[in-house]
Amino acid sequence: MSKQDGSKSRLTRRGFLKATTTVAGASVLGLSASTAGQALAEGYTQSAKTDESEQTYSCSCMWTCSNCQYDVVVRDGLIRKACPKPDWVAHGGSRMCLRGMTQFQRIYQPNRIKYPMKRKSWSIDEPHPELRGQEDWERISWDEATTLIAEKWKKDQEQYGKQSVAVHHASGNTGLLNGVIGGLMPRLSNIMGMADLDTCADAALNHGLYRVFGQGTAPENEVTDLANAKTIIVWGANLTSYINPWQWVADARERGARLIVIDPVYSGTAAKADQWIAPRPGSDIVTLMGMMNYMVQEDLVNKDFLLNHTVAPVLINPDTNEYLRMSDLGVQPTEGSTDPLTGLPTLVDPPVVWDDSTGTIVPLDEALEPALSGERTIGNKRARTAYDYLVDELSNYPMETVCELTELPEETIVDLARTSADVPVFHYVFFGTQAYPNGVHLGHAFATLAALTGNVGMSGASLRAAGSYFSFDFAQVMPTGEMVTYVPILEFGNIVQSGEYAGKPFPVKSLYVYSANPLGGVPDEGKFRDEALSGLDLVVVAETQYTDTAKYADIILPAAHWYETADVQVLSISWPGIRITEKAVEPPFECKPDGQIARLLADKLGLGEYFQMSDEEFLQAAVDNSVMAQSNGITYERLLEEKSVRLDVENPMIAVPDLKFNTPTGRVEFYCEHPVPRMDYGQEYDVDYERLPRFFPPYEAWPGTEAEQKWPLILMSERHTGRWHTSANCSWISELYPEPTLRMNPEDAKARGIVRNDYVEATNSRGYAVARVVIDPAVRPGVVMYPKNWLKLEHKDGAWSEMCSAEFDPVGVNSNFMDNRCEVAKWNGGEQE
Ligand SMILES: Nc1nc2c(c(=O)[nH]1)N[C@H]1C(S)=C(S)[C@@H](COP(=O)(O)OP(=O)(O)OC[C@H]3O[C@@H](n4cnc5c(=O)[nH]c(N)nc54)[C@H](O)[C@@H]3O)O[C@H]1N2
Ligand SMILES: Nc1nc2c(c(=O)[nH]1)N[C@H]1C(S)=C(S)[C@@H](COP(=O)(O)OP(=O)(O)OC[C@H]3O[C@@H](n4cnc5c(=O)[nH]c(N)nc54)[C@H](O)[C@@H]3O)O[C@H]1N2
Ligand code: SF4
Ligand SMILES: [Mo]
Repeated sequence: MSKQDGSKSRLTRRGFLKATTTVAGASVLGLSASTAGQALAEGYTQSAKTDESEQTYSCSCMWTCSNCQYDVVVRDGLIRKACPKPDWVAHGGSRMCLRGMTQFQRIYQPNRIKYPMKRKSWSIDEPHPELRGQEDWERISWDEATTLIAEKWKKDQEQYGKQSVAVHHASGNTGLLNGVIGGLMPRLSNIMGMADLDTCADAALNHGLYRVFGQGTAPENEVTDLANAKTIIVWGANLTSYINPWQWVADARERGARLIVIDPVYSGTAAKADQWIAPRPGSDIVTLMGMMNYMVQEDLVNKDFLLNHTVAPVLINPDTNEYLRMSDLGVQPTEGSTDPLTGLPTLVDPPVVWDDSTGTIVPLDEALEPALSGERTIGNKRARTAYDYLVDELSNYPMETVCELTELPEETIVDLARTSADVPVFHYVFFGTQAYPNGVHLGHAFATLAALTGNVGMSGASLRAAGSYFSFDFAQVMPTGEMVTYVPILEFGNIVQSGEYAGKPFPVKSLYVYSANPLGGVPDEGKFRDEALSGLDLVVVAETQYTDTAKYADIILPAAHWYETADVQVLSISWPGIRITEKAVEPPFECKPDGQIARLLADKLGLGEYFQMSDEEFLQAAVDNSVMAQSNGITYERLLEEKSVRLDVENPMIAVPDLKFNTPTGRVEFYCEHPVPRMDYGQEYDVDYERLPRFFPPYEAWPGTEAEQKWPLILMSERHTGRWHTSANCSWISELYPEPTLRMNPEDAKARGIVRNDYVEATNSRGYAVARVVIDPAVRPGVVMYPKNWLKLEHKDGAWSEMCSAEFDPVGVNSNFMDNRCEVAKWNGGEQE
């Protein structure tokens, strides 16, 4: 519901909120919020004074962070503190941050979900989705909850097909047993063939990199390799908000490395840099294209690398714009090795190049002196090299245009080009840069920069830092061979409303959400609620805390926190390896680990046969049967003993050291032969446009857009140091950072009569949010910036996720969290104007 929907509905909602926020906690607890919260708090303080023996457990943060492994200390059955393991440097666990140290308070907070709950007005036959959100909860038993869910799911799948039950999970828990990657819930959703909602976050950059380097691969070194860089260029990443990688940046700087930060806003990282470069938001591709154009002009490119490891010399068929191949010259393809997927022999039809040594056209890998550039006549065709096509495209970015679009001076672009050509360079590219519609092309441009400079396969040369290293045995989560069907969350409203996906019937009736709070994180949350959720008969949310999404559920299941169950952690942006997290305390009240919930549901669904193994057996199989574990001498038993095992203890992991890329040619394919959308559901896109990196402006955050005329300020988000998405609300952190804030440049504040500490209201056509203003010259004029980490229930009114645009590029199918506009005014306390 947005402000523009009319003041009547807005007033109603405001009154409703006032009436319900206090009730909410009470319902969740099954008793008064203050009583239970107080009891927990008192128990906590009293026993903190005793000095009985303590037990220490090795635990990890299970969200998508650095996955520090640290000590959690328990006394009298309650966690008292979490602290770094001083001797754990090699495992990346000797540093932890405030969020890790205070995490255990999330176990004891008043909005902890404690019992299974059902919306009173919901029943299988009369679901009344229009009454969702009214918080008329009743406590039910686990047996009742799982029976109702299973009954509804069975009915849906029989009547409408497997996809009619959808599942959504995001970043809450990445554990191998209870998390979203390899756990028992993914096992259940695979067995059932559910529709799985792809989060559509952080995905455009990856897609742009993968289409050049090969699916799932990017030249990312281990984060500790930052320390070996000569130059570190940080693009759109605020390393100081997640802290852990900073230690290696600091090490590199001590050794004399230069740190350049490219960010429209003077971030915490920019404040520590040797140089801060402040481009216009959404213009990083132009910077990159300008740098590359300059490199070509000034002959700064690495020709050896281009010729030997990229498709630069490949001739392009002018009729198809695909690679010219031997079959185009009348040479029939030959049979290659057997394709493991089809069992059939592959066809070998190599792309061709011009060989200067013989003056003939030969298969790509057979040329002695492949030509980088030049037009050749082949039969009746005139063909040019992929490199020439790139150079042509780059020539659309002359210095003058680049400076105008990026608002950067010429010497900055020249310096960036010269610095980037002087490899190795660690480009720490993260997600702020790509949260615009042109994000795929940004990834593509970074990949092309690596190709032009040969900044790949060596220490100190990287495009961001690797995020995940360990591959477990995937058969564990796909015991029937069945798999979920992925659908983009950004399309979910359309799917639910139309009952179709990819041009085929696709009715969806139920949604199971775990480890995610989509109503606090998807863009245009109102659209998601009103189009997607409202069309569903059953929404189940498994949660540790009462979230924006839990409020809109029909059934809530109380999940155990990470510290309340043993698990294995495989994901990490800190170091390549695998570690355990121990169970420190029992789940309180009726909370259960997600894996246990999956087992209960499976029993009721008649799928219990797939869940006979114990948790230990499941983990053991996932680890021991992993090819990667076997080749690194890792066993589950060893892991339990050592708690944490690195893949390569001696040296930082370097990506693609052999320069063999995971593409059909085995080379860096900066000219894409078959560019495809990240998720293909039959949407239209221009294939030829996608072959090379190109700039197109953001939909809103750019001069001259329609949105600019009405909404003068660009609205962008950042991560809050003290919080993790919407899930870090604990009392110590809340003392430091009590409420949502909005950062604004002094000029913009002055023009609107806004002064320090005012509450302000940001508004756009989709929604509004109220926050405390922080007047801050670090923020670029014309931009306002909010930490995206608050629950809607914590705002005085509105929420940031309401204001975010859900428009997206059909190739990237990614959320554009930075591409928004708004106007900001002093908040009038919610009174009617
Ligand atoms: N404390 C904390 N840390 C987190 C998280 C959290 O919730 N809390 N979440 C984690 C997750 S899941 C993710 S995906 C990562 C995201 O990590 P980051 O991408 O580093 O996160 P942001 O804080 O959003 O930083 C984005 C930066 O991009 C800048 N930016 C915006 N537009 C542009 C642009 O056009 N060009 C350039 N060069 N910069 C731009 C912004 O000003 C901002 O400083 O953070 C992880 N770390
Ligand atoms: N405006 C804006 N929105 C954004 C972004 C942005 O930059 N700007 N960034 C996006 C990005 S990159 C990301 S990754 C997403 C993150 O979006 P989400 O992953 O949805 O993040 P959270 O809001 O923290 O929701 C995770 C929920 O999981 C719950 N949880 C934690 N552990 C467990 C567990 O063991 N079991 C269960 N069942 N639940 C658990 C937590 O209590 C929390 O409520 O947000 C996206 N949204
Ligand atoms: S840096 Fe990340 S993983 Fe480490 S303690 Fe902080 S939140 Fe946890
Ligand atoms: Mo993310």
